[in-house]
Amino acid sequence: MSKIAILIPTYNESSTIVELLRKLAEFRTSSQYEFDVLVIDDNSPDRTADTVDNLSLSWVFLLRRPGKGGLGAAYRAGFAHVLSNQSYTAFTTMDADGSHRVEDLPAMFAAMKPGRSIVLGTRWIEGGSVVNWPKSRQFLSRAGTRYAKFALGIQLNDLTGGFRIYSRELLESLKLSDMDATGYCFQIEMAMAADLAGAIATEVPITFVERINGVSKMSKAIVLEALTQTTRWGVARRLRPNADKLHYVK
Ligand SMILES: Nc1nc2c(ncn2[C@@H]2O[C@H](COP(=O)(O)OP(=O)(O)OP(=O)(O)O)[C@@H](O)[C@H]2O)c(=O)[nH]1
Ligand SMILES: [Mg+2]
Repeated sequence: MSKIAILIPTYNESSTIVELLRKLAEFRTSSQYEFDVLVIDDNSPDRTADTVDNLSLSWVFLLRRPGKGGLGAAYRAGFAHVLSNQSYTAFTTMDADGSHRVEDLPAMFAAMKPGRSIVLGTRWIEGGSVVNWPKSRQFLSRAGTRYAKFALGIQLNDLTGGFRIYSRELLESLKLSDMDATGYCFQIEMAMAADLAGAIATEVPITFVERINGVSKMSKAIVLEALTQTTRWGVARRLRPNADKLHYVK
């Protein structure tokens, strides 16, 4: 039986995760797609993991990690965990804070392709939008994608977004444990690795809603990491395109 695993990393998301799981539960009863959820928690001081545990949902699994290790590390541990279960054929990633809407999942699921493939929930294409984001955050996100597009030569329109679906074939073709990014540039690194692996990429417009509860983990250090890493990858891609492919693709 083929199933989708939805991976949700959390750090202090007690106030947002319950509502997201409620919406997913509702969607689960009406959807033609079968899915489970893996919450990857970095020992959140607000006890997000216990909040999830107490819901006792049979389709929600929990990966408890010892401490805050960054988004990239959390996702890599999550992928290793779900890939070991062969019944999962595709892997969705989404934020816990309500920014990624369950309402956009049907269109994203429908866009999945066989073989090595990636579906990217995209804000910056026709039909996509952002709600309640200050102009400064919109600028940062657009500028980040524009710079990554230029530096890496990848013609996709939302390289920093984290609402995606990866096929099993794609994830199994990548050397996930050799990836470097700790922060949000993990999203850029994964898009680059998918490109190097020759994945079919499909962009689906999404509406991104700024979080109402909880606290953002975005920081200057994370932006700086994204900038320096993207520049480094861009230079490496131009100077040693084959070495780069060998680094990311099995
Ligand atoms: N496990 C884990 N999850 C994290 C870590 N950092 C961020 N997250 C989660 O990653 C998702 C995105 O983080 P946010 O803080 O919403 O960052 P953002 O969406 O870029 O920023 P805002 O738009 O301001 O909310 C959320 O579900 C966070 O809880 C981490 O170090 N470990
Ligand atoms: Mg957020």
